Amino acid sequence: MKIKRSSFVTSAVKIEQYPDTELSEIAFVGRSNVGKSSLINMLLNRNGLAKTSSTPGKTRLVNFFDIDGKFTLVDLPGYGYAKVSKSQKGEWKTIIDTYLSNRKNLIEVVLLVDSRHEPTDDDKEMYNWIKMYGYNGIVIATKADKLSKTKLEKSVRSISKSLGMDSRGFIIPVSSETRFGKYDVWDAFNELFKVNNYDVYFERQDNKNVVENDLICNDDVQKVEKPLNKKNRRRNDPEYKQKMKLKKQKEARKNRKKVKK
Ligand SMILES: Nc1nc2c(ncn2[C@@H]2O[C@H](COP(=O)(O)OP(=O)(O)OP(=O)(O)O)[C@@H](O)[C@H]2O)c(=O)[nH]1
Ligand SMILES: [Mg+2]
Repeated sequence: MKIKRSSFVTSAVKIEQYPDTELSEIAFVGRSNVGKSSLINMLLNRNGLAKTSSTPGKTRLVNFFDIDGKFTLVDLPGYGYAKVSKSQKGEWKTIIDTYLSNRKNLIEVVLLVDSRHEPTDDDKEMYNWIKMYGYNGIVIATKADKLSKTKLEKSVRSISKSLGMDSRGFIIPVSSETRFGKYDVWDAFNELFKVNNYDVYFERQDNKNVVENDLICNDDVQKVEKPLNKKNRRRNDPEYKQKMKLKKQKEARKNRKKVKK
């Protein structure tokens, strides 16, 4: 399957706000700022489909993304963000817990941990919860671009040990910046679809479309939207356009005056 369309469905807090669908869901959980929303965008080759921010706490609701009407990716709020009030923390925890423990469509939970750090107590608690509820759990180590290959391997081993993963468990290192690990995540999803007798398969693009050791992919799934550079951003800004128009008019007036003289 080549993904032709991925789209935002809805944001929800309460059960009755979840989309009324039979489609299977894969949910992304992890600490605030670990890179959940960025990973969803990277997997779908979409910039800005899931909102991201360098400030922790960007995703505050349960966000549903439809993939070609075949399955759904779910972006959850992050946990463990120290700088929010106790009541806010409780609220987010309730939102996450409510989704995870009630959603029948949920077929797998993807736990994201930062490749540079040891898992926090919250991460460990979440991993245990995933296992307790009978999911295998797909563990992903994010921001792999921030570590050298050797450090990354060492860190991944250490994270696996801290989480108490068994010999069958493995961690997928990824980088949403370089797109490293993208196909490994899709491979894990393909396996999941197979196990669940789900008639979906994400095709790996052939090698001629894959540049730099699989790090950057130029597949024809969806064109990567290039972020606008400063010049183009300004060109698209109506306020800036108006300012430039006024500037040009002023210059033209000046030139006319000069000619008259
Ligand atoms: N270098 C690097 N930065 C990343 C990567 N993934 C995410 N980031 C950055 O980390 C910050 C947080 O990313 P988000 O995707 O918004 O994180 P989140 O887990 O969705 O955060 P919440 O919505 O607060 O739970 C942003 O500034 C991203 O640009 C990555 O692979 N490499
Ligand atoms: Mg987010």
